[in-house]
This record gives sequence, structure tokens and C-alpha cells, in this order.
Amino acid sequence: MAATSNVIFGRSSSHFTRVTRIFAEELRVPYTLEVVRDLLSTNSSDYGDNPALKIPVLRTSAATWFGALNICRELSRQSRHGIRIVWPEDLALPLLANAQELIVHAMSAEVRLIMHKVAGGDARSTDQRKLVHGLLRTMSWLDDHVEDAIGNLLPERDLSYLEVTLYCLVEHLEFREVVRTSDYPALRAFASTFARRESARRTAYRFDP
Ligand SMILES: N[C@@H](CCC(=O)N[C@@H](CS)C(=O)NCC(=O)O)C(=O)O
Repeated sequence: MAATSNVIFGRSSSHFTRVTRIFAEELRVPYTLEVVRDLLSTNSSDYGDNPALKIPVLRTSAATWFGALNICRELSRQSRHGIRIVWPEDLALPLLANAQELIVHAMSAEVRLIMHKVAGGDARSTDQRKLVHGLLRTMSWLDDHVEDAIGNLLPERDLSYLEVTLYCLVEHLEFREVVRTSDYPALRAFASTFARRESARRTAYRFDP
């Protein structure tokens, strides 16, 4: 393992944070998790100096990286483990590129729904209802296409950003009780296969104390 001073600012209950932790585990890159306790804070120093007030953030001895994809790429550069990763830009088929787009959209929609609730907003407002409709249709699309999408990923891969983000999304919808995943059997089947990985077991969602 490479000696690093990687600090991930995030939460054990956050899906974007979990994406980076699964990558760190798969890449065998050490890190510590600095828990961001108050997601309503408007002080960027509470978010590892991210001006967007978002997690995750990675701080290394050399630089700071904002956002899950940037962090995964930096972890991959640090890794000596030599695994084959499929990144979003490798997804040339519309099926795969659209799936990746919809997965990240659903993750962001979920964040907006949860933050709205945490801030005491009205769940029946027009924009929130549209968000829920879009999320449910997105989940149905993903359920219809997941088998085909996974089957079209490079067979020789060890890991893909698409699978890690999809796994973190599906588990998170259930964990935060945003959407019942029993309505999406193909997504459940995908998630239960991915859940067998050591990296998934070591990063299970929980609320930080
Ligand atoms: N584009 C960012 C999105 C990160 C994101 O939405 N993180 C959520 C937690 S999972 C967050 O910071 N929520 C607090 C907020 O939206 O105010 C990424 O890919 O990392």
C-alpha cells in the first residue's frame, strides 16, 4: 500500500462518499474519513474547503480534490494495485452513457429530496413532485436496462464507475427510505451481487455518531 495522507471529508451515510471509499478499498489506497457533521453549515471549512459546500472532498499532502469522480481518479493515480477500471468517458454506447447519466442524476435528485426534507421544506411543492416523478421514471429505466448495460461493459474490467455508482444509489434509496427498491427486481439482483465484494462490506451505510 502507498503511504499517503489521504483524508476524505464525507459521511458514512453519503452515497457519493461511499463511491470514493469503495474505490479506495478496491485500489488498496489508505485514507481516513473526516466526518462532516452538519450538512446545513454554510462554512466551507466544514467541507474540506469546498466552496460548493458539498461532500466528498479528498485532501492529500499535495492537493485538494472536489467531487466523487475527481477523487476516484486521484485514488487510481496513487494506486500501485494495477486494476482495470472503466471510467465514464469509456462508455461509447448510448445505453451505457445514458445509464451513467441517469445514475448520477438519480443520486443528485436523492440529495435534493433529502436536503429539502432536512431543511423542513414542503414535500408537495411542484418542484419536489417533479423531482420524485423524474426519480421514479429514472429508476424504472435503470431497472429495464441494467442487465443489458452490465453485459455491455468491458468483460476484462475489475471495476467500473458505473457499477459502483449504481450500487451506492440502489442501496442508498433503501437506507434513506427514499424509494422502495422492491419495485426494481433487476436492480436488486445487481446490488446483491455487487454487495458480495469486500469493498462493499467494508463501507456499509451507517449514520456517523
Ligand atoms: N457532484 C458532487 C455531488 C456531491 C453531493 O451531492 N454530495 C451530497 C452528499 S451525498 C452533499 O454534499 N449534500 C449536501 C448538500 O447538497 O447541501 C459529487 O459528484 O461528488
